[in-house]
Amino acid sequence: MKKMLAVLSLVVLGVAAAYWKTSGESSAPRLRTEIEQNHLRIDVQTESTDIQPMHEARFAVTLTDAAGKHLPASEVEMTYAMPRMFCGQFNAEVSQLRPGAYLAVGVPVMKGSWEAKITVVFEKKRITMTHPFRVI
Ligand SMILES: [Cu+2]
Repeated sequence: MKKMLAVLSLVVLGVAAAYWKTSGESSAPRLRTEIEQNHLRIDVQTESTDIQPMHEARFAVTLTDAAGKHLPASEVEMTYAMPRMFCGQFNAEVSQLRPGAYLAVGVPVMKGSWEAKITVVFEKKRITMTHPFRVI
């Protein structure tokens, strides 16, 4: 009987954990992440709320000064991965639309929570930031 109760409570705990996990994932991450460092503002924006596995996910990366003037970086890179998973780290294709405005395109392989890591080299300084996004 004791053993049965122990098994039952494990099952209840398991269901509760699964429920907690899915409800946590249902809160969508913000579409925009902004940081400011050394007078440089980096703004990363997910371009769609409907990113699907094996489809292109597009991100706008904008570099400006405090007044909103575009600033060109000597390098912009983006990698993306799923935190706490082992499905790999991927490189996004980054192209410059005009100085200070970049488009990063990746193809996430799975549904779930992802994290993009953006690296910008500006005035010989390397700045790194993360930007969460979700694949549905
Ligand atoms: Cu994964």
